[in-house]
Amino acid sequence: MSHPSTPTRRSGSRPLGWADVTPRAAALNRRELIAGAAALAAMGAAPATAKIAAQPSAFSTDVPPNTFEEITSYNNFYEFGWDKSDPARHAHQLTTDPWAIEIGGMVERPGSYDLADILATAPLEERIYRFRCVEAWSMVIPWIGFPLAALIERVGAQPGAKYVAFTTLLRPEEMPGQRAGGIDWPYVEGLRLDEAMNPLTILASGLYGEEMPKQNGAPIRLVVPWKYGFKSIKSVVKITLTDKEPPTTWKSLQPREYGFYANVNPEVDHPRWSQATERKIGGGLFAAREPTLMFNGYAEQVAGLYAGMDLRANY
Ligand SMILES: Nc1nc2c(c(=O)[nH]1)N[C@H]1C(S)=C(S)[C@@H](COP(=O)(O)O)O[C@H]1N2
Ligand SMILES: [Mo]
Repeated sequence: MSHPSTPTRRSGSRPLGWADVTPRAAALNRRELIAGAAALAAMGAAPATAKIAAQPSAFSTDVPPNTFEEITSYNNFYEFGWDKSDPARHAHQLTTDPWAIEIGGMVERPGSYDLADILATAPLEERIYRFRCVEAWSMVIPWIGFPLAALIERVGAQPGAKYVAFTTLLRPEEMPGQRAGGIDWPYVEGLRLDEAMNPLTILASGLYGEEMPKQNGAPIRLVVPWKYGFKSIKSVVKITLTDKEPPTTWKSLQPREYGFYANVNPEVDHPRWSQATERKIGGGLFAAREPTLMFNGYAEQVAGLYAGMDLRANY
């Protein structure tokens, strides 16, 4: 179980937290974090918040996580620009408190749910997940979050509901990328209801034991670790249950290149590049590419969701 590509559930072993798997990296990250917080405070930004209490999880990988610096400086969040460094430079403009999620469509208890209320009773866990972008780079990220299933159970899915649609905040005053063209804002995503209810699917409110950095999708974002990163929609303000497949941003932009499912699959190439291998962020200039794993290493938990489906046609 020590090969770096060995995924997820270590059956029989105790749940892991990031401090267990990477004590030295943890100490370094902590120092960087404090330095970063001091720098932000000097700039007049909000001070760092208290540690979040979260349980470790048996779903965590034992692959050491990327550093806090890597996870928060190399981002895709087009609401703040197209360059990987844009989100870290611009996302501080976003106001994330107060925050509510409007939950509606085919649910028993629709309404505007205050995020603070949701988090007060949410079963928060640390989930150290592999993360694979469709652009063929990857990281390992120690998220703090709770199963999306817990929220869906709280609002109650109506019997005919088959899909869950998600919408990101639309606020061009604070999101410079939304003042530019290219994408039909707001960013939208979707899952089949059974994918949404899978225990691996989480809503994340933090990482490395701290509140979610804004460039990573504060204050609340989806994380679906067996799918390409673009499914993991950030800064969610709306969740809608429906009986029809909802439109999704990348499929609408480029339907031949990006499908609704977007399951990580080393055997189905992107029309413009191979998906067989990936570049691990932080590996250095000369590191060998690593093989990409079916369902990003989570096949044991999710392959059953797609039994009998043609994964080439349903990309
Ligand atoms: N609203 C929104 N969500 C988004 C994106 C985005 O541009 N806007 N980018 C996606 C893509 S392509 C990736 S790879 C991940 C990146 O998440 P990270 O920056 O936390 O690593 O966020 C996804 N969620
Ligand atoms: Mo991505």
